[in-house]
Amino acid sequence: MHQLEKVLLLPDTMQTVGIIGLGYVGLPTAIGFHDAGFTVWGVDISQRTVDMVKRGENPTGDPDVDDIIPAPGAENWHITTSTAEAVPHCDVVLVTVPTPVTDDLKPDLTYVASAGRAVFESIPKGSNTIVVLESTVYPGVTAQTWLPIIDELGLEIGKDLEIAYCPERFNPGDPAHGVRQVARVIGCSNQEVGAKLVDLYSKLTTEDVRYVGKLEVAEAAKVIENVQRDINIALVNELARIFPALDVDVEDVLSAAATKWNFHRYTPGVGVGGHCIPVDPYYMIQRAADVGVPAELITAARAVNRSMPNHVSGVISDLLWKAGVSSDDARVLLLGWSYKAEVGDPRETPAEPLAEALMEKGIKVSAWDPHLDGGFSEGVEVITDIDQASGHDIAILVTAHKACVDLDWNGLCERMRNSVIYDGRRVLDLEALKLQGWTTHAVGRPSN
Ligand code: SAJ
Repeated sequence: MHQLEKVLLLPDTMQTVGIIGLGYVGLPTAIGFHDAGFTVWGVDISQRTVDMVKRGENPTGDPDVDDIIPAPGAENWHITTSTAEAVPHCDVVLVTVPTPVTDDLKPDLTYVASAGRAVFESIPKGSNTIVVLESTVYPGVTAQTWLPIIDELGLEIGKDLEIAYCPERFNPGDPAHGVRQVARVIGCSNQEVGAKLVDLYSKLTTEDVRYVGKLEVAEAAKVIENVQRDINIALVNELARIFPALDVDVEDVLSAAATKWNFHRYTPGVGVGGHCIPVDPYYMIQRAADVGVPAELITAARAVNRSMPNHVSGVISDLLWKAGVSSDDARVLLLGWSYKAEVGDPRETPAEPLAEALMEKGIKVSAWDPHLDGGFSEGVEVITDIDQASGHDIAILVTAHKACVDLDWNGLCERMRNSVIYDGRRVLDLEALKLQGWTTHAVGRPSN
């Protein structure tokens, strides 16, 4: 690791930070730098987002930024839809735009390219503005995507601008791992610029900030952090399919294995959602394919995790058959729809393929998620008040929201047509539910 003997102090002029993209990463980052005493220019293409932030309202749906958006008219806090207006004021510009995957699971870098172009077109000649990409990409993307645009615009690295990469490590819905509490790594071909950025980010987060060398090192670190997580989750999901066939509960096995000092425990579930874990591995797969090296394990792990909703749908069909309920008469209640507990975000949620697999069998699907007021699949009956839910045959815990785990199980049991519960996240006290009259099942648990 590159330990820098001296960290160059930011010259006084390095006091204005631009943030392009005010989403779940950009907005907390903008607020964090503003709180740290910087002048901040926040840019978003959405007029709705800009208007809400200007009013001090939180457009991201993440409760952790609710109470700390600077009030309207706050000093050194400028919010606009215009990159051209913001960039000339900035010493450093951070690009925090989405990097989704396309329908055929290829990395979609259009936002990185368009945001970069808008920034480069607005940089004053000779200003040596530092432009940092934070979005999750695969090794080589920052240079591959941005350098051709920089060349096309006739800009000169080291004179008009510098480019760097500092991956965001923001954990939605987890105040213990916000932008102020996570370690950061910085990749840049210019070590002196790397040092300046170490000093800059050290004013944002209380955790370790270090220069790790060239761009590609920092790009790769971020991707493999999430690839490793996807593979670990895939392992327990595969075990959750094996052990019930051996009449063994996978959670008993994982609890036993977790007594070993270096066993890292993960939890099997109905699937892996979100904008990070199910997405980032495709970046690594693509990059490996670009250089002709197979990414067999990464690809296999994605296949296992993507198969879980269909696997659970098959188990549910069997349980309905055992309960004597025909698919075309069955009604299933999904408890939770969001991809993750305590977060209102349906992106890549396994609830979607699960609901669609059940509906393909003719099963009627209802869903209740107190953190979401939209984003449900077509054809799903959205329940807004769980106390009104009645007549269902099976309830499936899809998202371990506290509101789902702590709901009135007695009341729901009485209103069910068949009181069967399937714990898709292994967080319920199934013995207690059994005493209340529920027939209990769970992912990774023998169904007899
Ligand atoms: N999941 C499992 N089993 C597990 C852990 C997660 O099935 O043992 C599922 C979740 O239900 C969810 C999906 O995987 O559907 C992703 O869950 P996550 O806890 O990884 O949450 P994310 O997607 O918000 O991941 C973020 C990532 N943060 C960044 O990319 C900056 C990830 O790197 C973090 O490790 C993760 O938060 C975290 O630690 O919570």
